Amino acid sequence: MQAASVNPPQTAALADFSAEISALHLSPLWERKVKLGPGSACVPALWPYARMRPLLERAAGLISKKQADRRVLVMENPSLRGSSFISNSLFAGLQIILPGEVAPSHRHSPSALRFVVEGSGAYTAVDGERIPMHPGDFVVTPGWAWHDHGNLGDAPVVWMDGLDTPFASLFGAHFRENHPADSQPLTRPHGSTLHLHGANMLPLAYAPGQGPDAASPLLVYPFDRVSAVLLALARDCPQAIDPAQGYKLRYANPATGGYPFATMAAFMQLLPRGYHGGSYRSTENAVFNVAQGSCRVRLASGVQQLQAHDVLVVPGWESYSLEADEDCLLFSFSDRAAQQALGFWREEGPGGA
Ligand code: 1HN
Repeated sequence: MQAASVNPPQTAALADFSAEISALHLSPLWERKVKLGPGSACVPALWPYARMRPLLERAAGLISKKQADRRVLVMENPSLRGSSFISNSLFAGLQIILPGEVAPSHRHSPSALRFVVEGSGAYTAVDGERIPMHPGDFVVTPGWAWHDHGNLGDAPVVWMDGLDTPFASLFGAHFRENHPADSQPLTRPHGSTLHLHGANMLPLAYAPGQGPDAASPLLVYPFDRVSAVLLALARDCPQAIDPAQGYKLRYANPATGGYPFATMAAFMQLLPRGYHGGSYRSTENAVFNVAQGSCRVRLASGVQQLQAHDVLVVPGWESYSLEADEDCLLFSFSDRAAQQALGFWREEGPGGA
């Protein structure tokens, strides 16, 4: 009796109170309706390359690189239509550049990565150096670095762009400017990023910076090296296999051992033929792109079959498991770098926590 009358609910008075404070842009926390818990409204979604490739070709016939600035088909999460985001924290698009075209030089505060899907002969110029792009290469464009692209070959080149633009939107800190020249002046010799930073050695004077300068000084991680290492690992070090992720390595900033960007992590994993991974989830929002081979991803919503270059987004805290009937090299990028730096990242699964 006593306990029940200590704090009797005053339903009508509370409703009046809520209505009254609403005019002052206040709301009672005890009436909060948004879900609190891991995961987001984003859903897993697949973009098959076989569907995308002809559309890229059509886009190339409809709009020039110059008119478009960047000829990109943006992959939008079905739950985020109109946002241009593939998850709450990431942007992903497919970009096509035809022989002879140039994508004019600009820079912006968001960081960008490229994962090359098809074609050779294109380059991305970053901070005064032209980085040649080959299928499977992972290319780093630090925030606020001048960058332009060109295709010097004789066939179209396609790559996936990954950016942290949602972070810039979250903070209201999106800055952007065009370079006065379409192609920025080349100030560093061809190959210098690989020569100086690509052999587990560093120039004597190099010290990692802050902000955009915290990005990896190694601007390209060539596919031939990455795939050779993963295949050798599977051949010679079978104990390195992870029960949920196969043989999985992360791209490291060679100067710090950290991720290539303050916000984004990137990975390549080998799922050996016959692999059946255990069920796994983590808070990271991840975008996968099949570099070679094919695989299956089991999700609560069903099984997705992935062929070469298909793109799959797996939002945070979605359980999934990976299977492969043939050797499959699977690239991915995610917001794990930001989540770990800020203390949010968690995982659950046979290989993790
Ligand atoms: C950008 O600068 C590129 O430079 C690609 O190729 C995609 C998406 C949003 C904002 C800037 C590029 C982009 C982008």
